[in-house]
Amino acid sequence: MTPPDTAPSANNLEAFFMPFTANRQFKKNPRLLAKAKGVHYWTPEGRKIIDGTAGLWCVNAGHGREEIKAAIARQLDEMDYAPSFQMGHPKAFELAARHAALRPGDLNHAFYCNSGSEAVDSALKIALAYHRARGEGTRTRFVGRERGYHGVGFGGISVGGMVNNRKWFGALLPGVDHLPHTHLAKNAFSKGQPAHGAELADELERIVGLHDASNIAAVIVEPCAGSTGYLPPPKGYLERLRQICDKHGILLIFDEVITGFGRLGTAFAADKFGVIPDLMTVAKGISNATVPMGGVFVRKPVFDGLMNGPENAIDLFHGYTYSAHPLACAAASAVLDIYRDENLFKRSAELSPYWEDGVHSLRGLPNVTDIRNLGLAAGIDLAPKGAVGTRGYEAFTKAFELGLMVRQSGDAIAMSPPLVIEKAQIDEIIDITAKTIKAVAPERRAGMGAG
Ligand code: PXG
Repeated sequence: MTPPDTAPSANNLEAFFMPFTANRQFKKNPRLLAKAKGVHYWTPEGRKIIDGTAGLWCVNAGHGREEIKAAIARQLDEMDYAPSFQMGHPKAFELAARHAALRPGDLNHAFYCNSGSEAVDSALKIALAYHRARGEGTRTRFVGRERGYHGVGFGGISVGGMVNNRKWFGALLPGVDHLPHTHLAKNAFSKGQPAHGAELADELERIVGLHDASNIAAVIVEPCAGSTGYLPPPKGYLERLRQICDKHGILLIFDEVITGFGRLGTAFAADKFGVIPDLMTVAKGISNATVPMGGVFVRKPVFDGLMNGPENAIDLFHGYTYSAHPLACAAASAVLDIYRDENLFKRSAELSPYWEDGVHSLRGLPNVTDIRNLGLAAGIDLAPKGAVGTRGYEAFTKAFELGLMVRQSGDAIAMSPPLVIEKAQIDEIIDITAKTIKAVAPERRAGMGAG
């Protein structure tokens, strides 16, 4: 029998059910990526694309890092796989200790999984189990936030607030309330953290008033909402959430899948804002996206709270076949070396003002209704053109045509370049973004007579 034809040609795209993609539209006019190095991708035809988004906010140290490749290869030679249930391998413990040293406060235990979605579901389960272990098993409710993105597990979409990610999937997890999002018109074109909106955290008091704190397990927010078009937190907002959680014994979970590992110029958003959550979810930059990995970082009292049964009792009935996969651990450890040796978090901080100037220089271009930035990331809102998302999608495809990768969320575009980006490459990103915004300005498509 002859093997099937698997050449990745444009006429053989049918079988792959693509995630978060208009499959039929894509397959008529595919955008394929074949190679990556540094801050660039190349298409199969050899067209060079500058990576304005670090892949999907994940390739923080840039593509094709030889050190990570070597570490993965060495690990593959030594031991391909080892289980983590009731046994372990040294690199998992070593990595957890290194992560603990990197984190603020007493967030010194790490639970590992394979993605941000798994990290979020794990964190929600840890929160429930913790309360139950201390005899507060009535604390089962969660509070998320409108426009939040916490991955695609049932837990994550339940506490998340992206309407399209929720509306198709039935009843979701019961017992979830949502804080209001923090995108206020009066903050338009803020540089860095917006001035207005700290009081939106007080909505948590209203929710506590409705259900009573004795029924609420945890609040989960992204310190900077990413997928929804990048919303940095109003000044004082996260501090207020922390205070209210403390007052009522509610755990605070920061979803740092995007903000973790240098995006804001510090190891974590918790460092940047000086607010320490009880649980922190991470993924993406943890392994520079080379081998899938996620994690939940857990504060000592929460970990200790789960250790109060008999010593021979399993502390948490939760885990994945690939928790602390040796290849992921090897990759994550090599990534930590790069972050340290190249001082990439500091580099991200140092580049942020230049990035801020660059993105805000786009103010005044047609249809630009808001620009937000913090650290090495930004969101740009474009006025809708017909159905929501039409202009955003046009901008995304136009940018790709012009040689730049951006993310689209509705009519917002988001950018988050690798932390190894150079100033001249930031200039290039801004230049192509400006051309893109101008190109998608006409109400009718370019080439149809409207300009
Ligand atoms: N939490 C947050 C804050 C995220 O941003 C996840 C959880 C889920 O991670 P996984 O690894 O399960 O995908 C994410 C993922 C975009 C985009 O376009 C963002 C994500 C994923 C894909 C696209 O902004 N974030």
